[in-house]
Amino acid sequence: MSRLVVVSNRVGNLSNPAQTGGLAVAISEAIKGRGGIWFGWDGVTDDSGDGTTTVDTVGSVQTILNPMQAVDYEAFYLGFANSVIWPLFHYRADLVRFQQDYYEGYLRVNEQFANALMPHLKSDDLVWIHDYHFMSFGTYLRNLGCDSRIGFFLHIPFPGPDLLAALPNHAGFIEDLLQYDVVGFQTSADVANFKRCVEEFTSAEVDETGLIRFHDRTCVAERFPIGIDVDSFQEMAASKAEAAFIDAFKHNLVADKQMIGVDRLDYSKGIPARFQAFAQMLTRYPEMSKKVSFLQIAPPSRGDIGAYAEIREELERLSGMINGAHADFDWTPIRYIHRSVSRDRLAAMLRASEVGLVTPMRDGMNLVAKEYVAAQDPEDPGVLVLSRFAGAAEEMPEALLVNPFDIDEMAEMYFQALNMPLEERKERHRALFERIRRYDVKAWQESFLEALTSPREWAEKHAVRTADNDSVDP
Ligand code: GDG
Repeated sequence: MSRLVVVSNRVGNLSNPAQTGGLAVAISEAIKGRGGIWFGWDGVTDDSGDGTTTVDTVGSVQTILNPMQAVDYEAFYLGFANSVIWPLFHYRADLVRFQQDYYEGYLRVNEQFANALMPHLKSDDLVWIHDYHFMSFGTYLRNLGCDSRIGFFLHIPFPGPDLLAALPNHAGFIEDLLQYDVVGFQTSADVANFKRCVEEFTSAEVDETGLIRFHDRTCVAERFPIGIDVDSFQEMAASKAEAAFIDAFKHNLVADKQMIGVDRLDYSKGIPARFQAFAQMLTRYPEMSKKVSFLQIAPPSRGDIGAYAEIREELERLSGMINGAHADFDWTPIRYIHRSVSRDRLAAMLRASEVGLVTPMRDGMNLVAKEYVAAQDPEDPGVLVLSRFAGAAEEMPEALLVNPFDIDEMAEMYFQALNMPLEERKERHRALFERIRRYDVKAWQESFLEALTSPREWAEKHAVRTADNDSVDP
């Protein structure tokens, strides 16, 4: 079996159960099973060092950490990655802050990191590069003569040509992505958008099996929806120690039902609209007063970027306003926690909540939607309210799907979710649970690596399978 080399901006902490962020959580779970190398930034800026990498071993995984200078962190990470690509790919062109030095920083870091990885590579390695920070990484590896199989997976949505055109040198980025043997996306809409961009912005040709031919390379672009480790999450959610904590916690609540939201504090996650819909429901159905409380956990994220500081202020203002208008001496409608909680407590909290609110304005997948379903008691499951604009909606049609831009509709759906009869809840949960279990994080990793091991054969086989099957299954 070829060695796996994973590249991502941040290398996750393999022994920290509290780490947040979908990518770190998913890759940790995938790489722990198979072993290999995990290469990326060490998370600190260092202008004094000599730029050498730090190699460490955790179980069967070797981590290789590369330092980054402060100027690169500003231009590459805060700048191009998170103030240009992230907002644009989440359909927030209004938040894009392009500067030429951001773009140069992005390419510089992609090149430096590729240079630092190259000496560690063997030609039969499977190299798997993750996410929007490193779209150009493959081009630099190829320039250095790397002939290994290199795959790329995008965790966030991929926009169509109209929107991508706002990205300076957008054609160059598409050409960079065509340097990979396999380019994976979360949804079929993302794959379709990518292929439209390939057609519009490059001279590449797409053949009948979906293979994209560009100069002397061929690339497979496909959907590989990411999953979670369902069994271990379910086990965590039902742990006795946490259940005792949750019992005590629920005992102190006036309300008999709880709605929950869990998100990195990010404007893409739709938290303000979620709060507003909750207030709307309380106004429209006064009988729900004291019957339900809403717990929002939103650990800090990218606080150095203006748009993130603004969303934080907006949520503090909104939660204060809603509680001011609706609270009573013995009841607080919204509890908003701007801190990270441990993963096992999070799982237990999801289980103890009658409704899970996952309502992003736009999201690559959204693992919390799957975690909420995994955490439920199958005999008395809660209801998932899920945005149509989360990638997860493609695979989870049995959730209550909502349009997060329509606050009235969301308020109605909350009410419906809180009052759904047991039989209907069980039926929806069963269908959702079976699917997330079948396409879990292991299946995601295995199908991507199978495609990367022999892309052409995989594309031919997959083309036949897709033609016979129009279900929501990948
Ligand atoms: C990106 C894409 C895609 C959250 N708060 C706490 C906590 N979390 C964990 C959740 C979940 C993860 O962080 C968040 O994952 P998401 O998928 O919801 O979102 P992003 O971070 O934006 O991830 C996303 C993902 O990559 C994977 O491809 O699904 O679309 O944007 O696991 O549970 N974990 C702990 N404490 C918290 O307070 N321990």
